[in-house]
Amino acid sequence: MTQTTHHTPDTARQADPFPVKGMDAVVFAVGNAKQAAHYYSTAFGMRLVAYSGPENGSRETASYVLENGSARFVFTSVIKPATPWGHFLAQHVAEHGDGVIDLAIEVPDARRAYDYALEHGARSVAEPYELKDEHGTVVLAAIATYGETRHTLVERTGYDGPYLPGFAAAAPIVEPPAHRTFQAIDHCVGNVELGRMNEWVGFYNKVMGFTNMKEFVGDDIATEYSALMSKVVADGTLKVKFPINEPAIAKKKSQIDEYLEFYGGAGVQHIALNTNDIVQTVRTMRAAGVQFLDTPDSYYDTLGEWVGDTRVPVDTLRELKILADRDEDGYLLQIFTKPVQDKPTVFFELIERHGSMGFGKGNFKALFEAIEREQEKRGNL
Ligand code: TYF
Ligand code: FE
Repeated sequence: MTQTTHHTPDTARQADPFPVKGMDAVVFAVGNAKQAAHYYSTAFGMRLVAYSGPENGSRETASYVLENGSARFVFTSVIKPATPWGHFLAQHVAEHGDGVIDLAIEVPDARRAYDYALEHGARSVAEPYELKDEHGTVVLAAIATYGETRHTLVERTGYDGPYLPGFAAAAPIVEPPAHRTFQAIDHCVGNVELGRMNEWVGFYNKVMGFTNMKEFVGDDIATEYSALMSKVVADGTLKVKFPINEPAIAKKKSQIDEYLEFYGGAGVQHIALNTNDIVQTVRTMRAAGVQFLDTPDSYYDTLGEWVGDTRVPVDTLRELKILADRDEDGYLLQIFTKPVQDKPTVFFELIERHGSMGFGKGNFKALFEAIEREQEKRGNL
């Protein structure tokens, strides 16, 4: 006897309850979006593709959309607050400095994703709404995550404009470098308050059906040298990966406490960007004035012994202070910028993956020591 239609087909039963297409954008609220757009163009090698501001009907805010491959950043400043949105932006910059307000996720069906999230305990920030122009319709909805951060759920099927209805296409500010610096967002990391990591991991498990990746920083590493705990959640296809850090009580003041103190609460700590050629990218970005964390020579003296062969000779890694790590699936190369604003808050990571889907566990000691040297210089250790 064959199965009849009242049985749920296996494919439907096993279907992802919260399908995602990938990161849609990282949206920053900043004090001066015009200058931020310039920095991310000239220093990070991104390309301005869209703009919204007084010249095209947005009198309250100015937003610059920059892209590099599938990575999209939006920088928004308030010009003169008039509506609750303008006041929110002004208050966000006053309280947190430049920071991330939205880790926007592209989904096939924003209403469905929003309904699922709310049924599973998410707090609504914006009920589903449509934006339309001559390029088509985009459906958006937003839910709250840690701190004042949100996830906008973006359904852009059929829309063919430069970013969202209301935005006008824009020409690059400068000609992007011949070598593409990076091409995708690898992961977006949040710092949350002491003792709240598991709560937020549970939030992503329930609200988005995300599962935990095996890489984590537990008590052992925390007490030994990291002063933080960390777990990673990801969607089933690993297109969206969100590590969550919390401070740990250790001998020294945690780098996470430093962030929480200066950011004024939980928020996005770093955005990792995929590159195909980290050597060329680091050379390009260093030449453009981007500052990276330092790594001592002693790290490279023993690196070859445990990491084995990588695409890049150890001497080149040493010259550029690039870190390397290997696990059972392959290896990765990574490097971290110093904070990109005066507050010791948001920074970036460049990552070149060769099989490994980890986050550089083998580098945690060297990395956290490098971060602590910076903390010390700032008088925050
Ligand atoms: O995203 C990660 O897990 C790695 C390692 O404060 C890391 O980039 C973890 C915590 C941290 C800085 C980097
Ligand atoms: Fe990272």
